[in-house]
Amino acid sequence: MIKLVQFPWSPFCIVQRRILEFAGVRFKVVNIPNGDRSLVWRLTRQRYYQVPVLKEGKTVMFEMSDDSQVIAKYLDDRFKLGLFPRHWEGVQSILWRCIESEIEGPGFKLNDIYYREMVPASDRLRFIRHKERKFGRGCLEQWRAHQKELLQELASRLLPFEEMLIDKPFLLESRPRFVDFDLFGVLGNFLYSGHYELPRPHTQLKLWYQRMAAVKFASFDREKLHS
Ligand SMILES: N[C@@H](CCC(=O)N[C@@H](CS)C(=O)NCC(=O)O)C(=O)O
Repeated sequence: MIKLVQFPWSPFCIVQRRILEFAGVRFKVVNIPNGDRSLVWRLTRQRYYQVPVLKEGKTVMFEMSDDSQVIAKYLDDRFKLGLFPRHWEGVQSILWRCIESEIEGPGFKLNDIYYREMVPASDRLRFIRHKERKFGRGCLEQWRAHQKELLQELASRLLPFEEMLIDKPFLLESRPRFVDFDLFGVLGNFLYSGHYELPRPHTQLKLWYQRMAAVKFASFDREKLHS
C-alpha cells in the first residue's frame, strides 16, 4: 500500500494527501515529528530530509528541487489522473511557482504563529530552532506582531485566483488540474490552525475550496480528463 510520510499541517503534504484522496486509492499516512527526520533520512538513503515522501513497495519518491513536482507527477502517471495535460504545460509551472512562494509565504507564517496548538511540547524546541535558523531570531513573534499585514498581503495576492474562478469551477477549466491541488494544499496549511477563514471578499475562492475538499476523480469522465 502507498505510504505518505508527512506532518499534517505541511502545505506540500496536504497537496499529495488530497491527490491521493481524489484518486480514490487506499493509502496510509505516517506522521513524523517536524523535528525528527530520521525516517525520511532512512527511506531516502540519506538523500532527503523534507516532507512529503511517498513510498510504494520499493519505490520511494521525493522532490529533487524547490520547483519539481516529482510526487504529484508519479501519482498522476500511476493513476492516470490527467493533472498535467500537455496543453497546460508551462502555464501550470508558472502558477505553481507563484502559489508556492507568493501564497505559501504569508500563509505558512500565519499558521506557524499558532505552533503551540499543533506542535507537541516535546518537539517545540526543535520547531523554534528550525524556524529561527531559517528566518531569523524571533521570527515567530514578528509574524504574530504583523498578523494583520500578513492577512492583507495574503488577501491581495489571492485576488488573481479569485478572478480565475469567476466563470469556471476550477482554476484553469471545468475540471481540477495540478495547480488546483497545489493551491488547495497551501490554503489548507493557512487554515490549519482553525483561527482563520478565507478572505471575505473572495467568494468564488471559498466555493472552490469546498469543491476541492470533496472532489473525486471518479466523478469525471476519464476520457475528458485527458483531453
Ligand atoms: N518543494 C518541496 C518542499 C517541501 C518542504 O518544504 N517541506 C517542508 C515541510 S512543509 C519541510 O520538510 N521542511 C523542513 C526542512 O526544510 O528542513 C515539496 O514540494 O515537497
